[in-house]
Amino acid sequence: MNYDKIDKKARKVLQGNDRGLYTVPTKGLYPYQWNWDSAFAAWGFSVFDPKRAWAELETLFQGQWDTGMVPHIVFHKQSFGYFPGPDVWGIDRVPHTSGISQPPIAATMARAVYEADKHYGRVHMELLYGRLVSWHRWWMKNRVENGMVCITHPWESGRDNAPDWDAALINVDTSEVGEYHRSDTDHVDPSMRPSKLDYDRYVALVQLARAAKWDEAEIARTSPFRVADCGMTFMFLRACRDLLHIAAEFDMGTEEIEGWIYDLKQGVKAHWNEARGHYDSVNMRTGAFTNTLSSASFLNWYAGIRDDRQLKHLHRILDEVQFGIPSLDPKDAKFDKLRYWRGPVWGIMNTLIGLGLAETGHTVLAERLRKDTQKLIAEHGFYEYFCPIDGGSAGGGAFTWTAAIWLTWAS
Ligand code: 9YW
Repeated sequence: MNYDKIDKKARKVLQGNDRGLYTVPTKGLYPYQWNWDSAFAAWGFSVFDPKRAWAELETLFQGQWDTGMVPHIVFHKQSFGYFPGPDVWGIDRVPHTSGISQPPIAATMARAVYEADKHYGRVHMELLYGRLVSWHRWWMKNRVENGMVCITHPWESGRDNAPDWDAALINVDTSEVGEYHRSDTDHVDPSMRPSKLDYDRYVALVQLARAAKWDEAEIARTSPFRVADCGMTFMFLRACRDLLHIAAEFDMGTEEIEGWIYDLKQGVKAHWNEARGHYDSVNMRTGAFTNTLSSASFLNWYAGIRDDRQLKHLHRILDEVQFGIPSLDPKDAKFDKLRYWRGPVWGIMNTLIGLGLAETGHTVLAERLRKDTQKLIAEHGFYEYFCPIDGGSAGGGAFTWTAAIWLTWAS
C-alpha cells in the first residue's frame, strides 16, 4: 500500500470539504459546520496548514452564544438537503446555530494544533483561550451533576442513536411533532441510519427546548430526557486537563480548572456500573444505569483514568471483531452492525480510545487499534463508519474526520 498516495487523498478530502474558513463533515449529507467534526478537522489541518487549522476553530467559536455554549451546528450560510435546518431550531442570532452542544473536545484539539506549531499558534491560543474557558464554565454550570456530564438531546452526545438513550427516549411524547421531511435518508441507505421513531423523538426534543426558549434551567425542569453520558464525562475531563495544561503554559489561573477536574473525577466513579463491570451512562430521570457497553465506555484511559477493570471486555471484543472497538458490544442483543451508533466501528472513536491506551502504557493494544483503523481506511476509503464484521464501508463517503485521523494518528 502506498501511504504517500493515501496521505495526498486525505488532504484532498479536507480540501474538498473546505468551505473557506470551515469544513463540512461531508458534502451533501452534512452541509454545515459541526462542532466536534471541526475540532478533528483542525487537528488534521495542523499537519500541513496551521493557519487553516486555527481558522477552523475560530470560525466554530463565531457560533458561541453569550451563555458560553458552543452549538453543535453553525449554519454559516443556507444550504439544502439537511434536516433540521435553522428554521426548525428558531434561534435568533447570526450566524444561525442549533440550540444544543456536542462533545467538548475543542480544547484538546486546540492544544494539539498549538503544539504542532507553537510559534505560529501562540497568539491564536491567547485569543481562543477565554472562549474555551467560558464554554467549559457553561458545561459545569448547566450540565454537570454529581460530576457527570448530562446531555439534553441524543445529538449532543455525538452518538445519535446509541442504545444508551433508548430507555430515556421512551418518555418523549411525539404526538405533536407534525410532518417533516428528513434528508439524511435521501443520501444514505435508511438501514444505516436512525429509525423514524428516533427522528420523531429528536424533533420533539428540539420543539420542547424551543418552547422553553432554550433556557437551560427550564429544559432541565421540563424535559423527560436527561442522561449523564459517560463518553461526554470522559471527553470533557480530558479537555479540562488539556485546558489546564494550556493555562499553566500561558501563566493563567489554574484553580478553577483544577476544581472542575476534581468534580469530574468524582463523576467518573458514579459512571461505574459495578453489576456489569464497565463504565456506563445514567438516566438522570430514574437514576438507573443504561446497561450499555459502548465504545464510549472505553474512553477512561483517554480521560487519564488509569483503571484497567475493563481490559477483559476490551480483549473479548477485539477477539470477536477485527477492526477496533465497535460502537456497541457485539454481544448486546441490540447490536446492529451497520446501523450508525448501534454497532459500526467509527475511526474517530478508535483514535480517542487508542490515544488513551498509548498514554497509559497499553502500547500493544493501542497499536492494534491504530493498525486496524489504518487497514480500514487504506482498504476502503475515508468513510463515515465501517462494518465491524467485514470492514465494509458505510454511511457518508469522503468524510472530514476520517481524513483528519488518517493524517494525525492512523497512518
Ligand atoms: C445527524 C456530523 C455529525 C456528527 C455526529 C453524528 C452525526 C448528525 O453526524 O450527527 O444529523 O445525525 O452522529 O457525531 O458530528 O458528522
